[in-house]
Amino acid sequence: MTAYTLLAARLSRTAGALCIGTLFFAADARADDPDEAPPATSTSAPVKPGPATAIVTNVYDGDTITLDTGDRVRLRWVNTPELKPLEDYGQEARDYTAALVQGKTVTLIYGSALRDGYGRLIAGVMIDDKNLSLELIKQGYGHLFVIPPDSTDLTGFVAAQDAARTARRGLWSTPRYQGALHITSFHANADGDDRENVNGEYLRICNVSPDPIELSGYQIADISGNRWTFPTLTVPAGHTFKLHSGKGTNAADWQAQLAVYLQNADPIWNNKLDRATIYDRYGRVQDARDHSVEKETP
Ligand SMILES: [Ca+2]
Ligand SMILES: [Ca+2]
Repeated sequence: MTAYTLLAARLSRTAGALCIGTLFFAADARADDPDEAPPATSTSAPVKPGPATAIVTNVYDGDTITLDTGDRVRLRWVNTPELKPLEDYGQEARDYTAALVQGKTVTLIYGSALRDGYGRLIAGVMIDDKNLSLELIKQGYGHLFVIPPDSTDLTGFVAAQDAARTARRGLWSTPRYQGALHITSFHANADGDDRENVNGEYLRICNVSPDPIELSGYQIADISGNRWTFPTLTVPAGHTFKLHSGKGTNAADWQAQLAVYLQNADPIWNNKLDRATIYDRYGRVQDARDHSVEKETP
């Protein structure tokens, strides 16, 4: 039995979640969640346009760079593992991006969403006719991650990811990337009193498979084994959905942010220590992620 089949067997068991060795311990996930890219909500202030070309002066991590214009850029089409706290292949992704673009002049490709909620430009980066996001995906240093609305033809990105995944390259060799879904952020502690802001508790979950996923029958469990069943929602490859704890109307338009609600009256996730485990409709673990903080904050 190869290491891979052992791992697959472990992941396929219901108890498999407990076996995953590299569970992620989040500091306060809201402090600066680099993969959290909400669309800019303020429409009153004019959005400052970004440059067509610029020199890369700093590489923060695999998918976040700074330009000589002072703009910070969150790459389109890719999400790389975090550096703080360090996730598997976070350093490799950062080094790869730095090797390709640090100190170089790059061309920026913008979509209809120009800046995210942190004021960062949302842009693709071209260097020597190479798309940086695509190169990261080919190396297995990142997964396809669409920030809507985005009408780009993703066929090439999906194929590159599938090839990296089949070859078990980079992060596809690690336990948290064996399922079709991947939890990219876990906001167990809602802003303010969680009882007054149940939907402030949410997870962002990405479809890291090459095909659309229909969520009906999928489930999520907390650390105590309580389970909630997902409603019907189709998530295209590379898209994310937000999974809120409270009551709300599911958002099924994939050209906007997909969202589903567990319709709970009370908060679900413990602010100090919890674990979210996602199961597919056959009970196989897709991903598990821990939330843990030293000191609980309100
Ligand atoms: Ca909570
Ligand atoms: Ca709170």
